[in-house]
Amino acid sequence: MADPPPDAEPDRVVSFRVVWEDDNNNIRVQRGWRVQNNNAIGPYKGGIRFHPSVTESVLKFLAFEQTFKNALTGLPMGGGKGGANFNPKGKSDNEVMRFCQSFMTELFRHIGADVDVPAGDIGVGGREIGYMFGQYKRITNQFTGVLTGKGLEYGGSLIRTEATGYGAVYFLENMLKTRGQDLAGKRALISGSGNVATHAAEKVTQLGGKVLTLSDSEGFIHDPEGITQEKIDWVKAHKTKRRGRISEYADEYTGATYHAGKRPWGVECDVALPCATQNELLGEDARALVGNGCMAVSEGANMPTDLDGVHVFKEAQILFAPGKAANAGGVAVSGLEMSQNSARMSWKEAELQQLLKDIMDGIHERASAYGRVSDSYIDYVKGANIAGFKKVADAMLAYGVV
Ligand code: NDP
Ligand code: 2IT
Repeated sequence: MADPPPDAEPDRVVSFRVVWEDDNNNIRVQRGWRVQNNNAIGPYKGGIRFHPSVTESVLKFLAFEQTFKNALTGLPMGGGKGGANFNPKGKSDNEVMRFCQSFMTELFRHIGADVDVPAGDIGVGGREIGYMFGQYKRITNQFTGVLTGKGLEYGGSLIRTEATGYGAVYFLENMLKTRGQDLAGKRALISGSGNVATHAAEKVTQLGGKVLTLSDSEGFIHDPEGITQEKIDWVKAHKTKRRGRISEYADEYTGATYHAGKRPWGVECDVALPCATQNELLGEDARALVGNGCMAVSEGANMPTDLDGVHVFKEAQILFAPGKAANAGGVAVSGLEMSQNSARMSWKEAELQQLLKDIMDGIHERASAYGRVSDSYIDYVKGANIAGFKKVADAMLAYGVV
């Protein structure tokens, strides 16, 4: 049998045992991984995911995608991804802290500010980054920019929390502009209710759009009156402070309905932003969206649309932004956090807001340059893949056989 294509293989996969003690004094064991996919253009860079569905295979696809996403940002970052099959749901703060500390006790020897710089992803937010950074600092006695998404008090960057969701909406705006449109008055479907979804909702609302849905792994809420900033703030607090479920939104706001076990894609809309997880928008969902007149889809999540769905969007020639282009704002501001840490400085919010916008414009330009099919259609999937790949491939060729 022929060898597999050599460059689809990650540089390195580290797999380790994570042992921790729960509040009932049971000894628990999880598996942790870090996939270091490619460091041709910079240190490995990418998030850490804590979710029971995490496997080595999932992290390999995420690290592969991350490599080309990071190249697209124009910043010097390689690609990686890590995580564990740990379920933070229902765990106490102390349990999460003990797990994070144990995870870092294994991971610390494989990462470093110039080696590999993890960040958050599903199930890993400010709380988890704090516990992991604290443990890294304790073990190594070094205060370096080894993680991004840190708290503002200890080397974090303004705008990092908002960057992924905001960036996905900036990309959506750029796509709409190619058809002489903007977000004003547009009805938006958003899935998820975590970091990416709530900040995407916030930016859509700020730009005059009306967000109709949010979801979690158990169902979605439909609010025909629109999910306003006040309601978004409630969802943020509900998910991060109270660790609640999205179903409770319909108890709080009585104009809204909750649909258990369903995804939002059947609701009539103008634009859609899948912001929860991979494979959450299938062919049949894509057909429903196109059938209802949806004109643009911007992926806040990584690979939320399955291959069948991608084909439906391409055939209909609607505006479709793959995650590696649309959600790159998060890792881009992580790159800016690394720069600030190296310079031991903190940049101002207005400056970072502008940089995020400029970076998203740059990604749109690069993806358009390689993706233009005709005067009226840009294939952003093709464009983003080629633009991201070319930079990494050119760097690898420059190194010779290494
Ligand atoms: P969060 O943990 O903050 O939120 C995840 C959301 O997605 C929750 O609402 C969660 O619901 C839902 N979700 C998770 N797993 C599933 C599932 N199997 N089926 C349905 N819903 C699910 O994560 P983020 O917002 O950070 O991440 C969301 C997506 O965005 C992921 O694909 C991530 O890789 C991607 N991304 C994140 C970036 C970041 O900066 N955070 C950057 C770029 C991409 P529940 O509460 O029920 O689990
Ligand atoms: O998928 C992603 O781009 C992220 N989870 C963010 C990675 C990062 O290093 O900020």
